[in-house]
Amino acid sequence: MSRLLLSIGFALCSSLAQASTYRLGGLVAAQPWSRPAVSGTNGIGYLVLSNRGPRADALTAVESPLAAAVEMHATSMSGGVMSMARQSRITIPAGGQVTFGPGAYHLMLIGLTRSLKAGDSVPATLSFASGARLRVAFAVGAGGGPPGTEPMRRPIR
Ligand SMILES: [Cu+2]
Repeated sequence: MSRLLLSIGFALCSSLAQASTYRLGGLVAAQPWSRPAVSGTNGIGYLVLSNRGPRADALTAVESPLAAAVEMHATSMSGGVMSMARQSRITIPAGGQVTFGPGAYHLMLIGLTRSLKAGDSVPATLSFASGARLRVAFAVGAGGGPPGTEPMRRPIR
């Protein structure tokens, strides 16, 4: 019996993992994820951008129908104080990758038009200096990390 419950638990965990990858030419956007947030406040967007092409490219704009605006921010630490600065472009070197994650670069979803809860997804369009436009969806997790990587509740034995 406990074995059956364990396998059910595992199946649920697997189905919750929404580790999506989006590709356009040499550009790859891996595992876009977000956190729950209340309508009218600011949300967050994380992902890993890779450039497998022969030339550097740069993320220059992001838009989402669920936010009044989306800004690219860099987080820095100075004298124990964390601050973030808006970026107008974030370069992704040829053959390189840039991680948008907690404490690093991130996308700020300014003025959410509706609340985000775990299981939702936030569509967005990433625009690059090369002219490439990549459509992605940020999977909203419970808050701690990308959906599917958070500690799962164990089934009762
Ligand atoms: Cu920010």
